[in-house]
Amino acid sequence: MKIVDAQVVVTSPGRNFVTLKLTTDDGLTGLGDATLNGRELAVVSYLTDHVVPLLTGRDPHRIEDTWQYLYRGAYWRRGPVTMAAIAAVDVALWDIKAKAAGLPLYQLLGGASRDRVRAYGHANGRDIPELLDSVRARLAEGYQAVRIQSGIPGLKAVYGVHSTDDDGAPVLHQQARPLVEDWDTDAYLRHTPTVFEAVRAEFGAELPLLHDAHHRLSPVQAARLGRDLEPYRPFWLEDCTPAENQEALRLVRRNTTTPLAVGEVFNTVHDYQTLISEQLIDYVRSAVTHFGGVTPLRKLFDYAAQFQIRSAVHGPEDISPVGMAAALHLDLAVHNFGIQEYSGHTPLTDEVFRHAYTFTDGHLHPGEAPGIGVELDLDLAAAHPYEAAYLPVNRLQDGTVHDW
Ligand code: EZ4
Ligand code: CO
Repeated sequence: MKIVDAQVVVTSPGRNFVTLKLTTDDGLTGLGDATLNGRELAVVSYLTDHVVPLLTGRDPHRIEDTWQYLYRGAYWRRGPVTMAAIAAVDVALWDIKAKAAGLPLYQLLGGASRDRVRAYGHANGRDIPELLDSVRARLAEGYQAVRIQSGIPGLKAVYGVHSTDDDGAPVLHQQARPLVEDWDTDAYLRHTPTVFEAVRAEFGAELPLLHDAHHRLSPVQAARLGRDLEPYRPFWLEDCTPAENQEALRLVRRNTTTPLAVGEVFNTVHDYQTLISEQLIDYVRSAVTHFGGVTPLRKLFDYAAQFQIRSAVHGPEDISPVGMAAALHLDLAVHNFGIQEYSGHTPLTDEVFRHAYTFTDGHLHPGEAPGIGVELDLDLAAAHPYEAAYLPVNRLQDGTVHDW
């Protein structure tokens, strides 16, 4: 078998997605997600200008060799743009291989280790009453685990919370200039334990509650928050510090038993070396889409398993249904699965990317379609072209740019 065509598709059915579609001389097709939120066109160029010309004529069955060829062959290793591009190729090749075998991808990864994949959803509110309503809405949708994010008294726009402008109109996170959020770490550290207290009081001790600090804390601040949340038994505290300084997590770990989740901005196993070998974290959060694909993410999970660290693949709206499907096949297959983030997509997105995976009673399943189980409607994709959009930036109250 040979790859005869490679197409890069950019579409915006509500938000931007970048998809690679490979076609073989046998008429098989494979899809891979290459969406890098806010920097989409850099990956489009990397693929179109530098990767697509290398793919035609290659044997699609040689996944490991193609991965090494693109990773080592480029000389310039790692980085989100490179690894998103390689991820798209890797997933498209796994899609083709599984279709050629007539099997859903999870069967090629060792088969199902569980019946279904537990997901967590997002609840957020500008204040605690609004957050409690949001948790109620997620529970009504079937979720059995919820991430809780709340606005902070005195701050206008905070991570994970839909903000409003001065006239009260909602401010969307996707716009042509970055939205500016504001931040005060002391106010956040005072407020967040009261948020957990209120949610526990309303929903009881058993509901798994997650929280994302979005890289905003210093190690000692993170340790303080971890300790203050301990009475409420959080499922995890996510991205407490900017963890590219892996050593920072030693101080956090020494000072709290709150479980720690890290890694949605990481793109290779090397970013995790200290965190995993010293058992400084409990969950690895990389997405198939940003980590170079199924091939290296499987290796990361197997490495993490030796240290009782579990998977928790990143799954916000900006991971396309293609990236989500690939994650679900891994989630079903690996032994050390932890939890899967799942926000769902707009109905239009689900039409552009028709998928076999399902969400029932708070759990996902990749389905039994051969391959990863996603079909791309090229005409509908073309009807919704790229729109410039940025993620927000974050400023302290004196105007200093802070981590987002
Ligand atoms: O900010 O997906 O855990 N989820 C997150 C996400 C990320 C966005 C970045 O593109 O932190 O909301
Ligand atoms: Co996060």
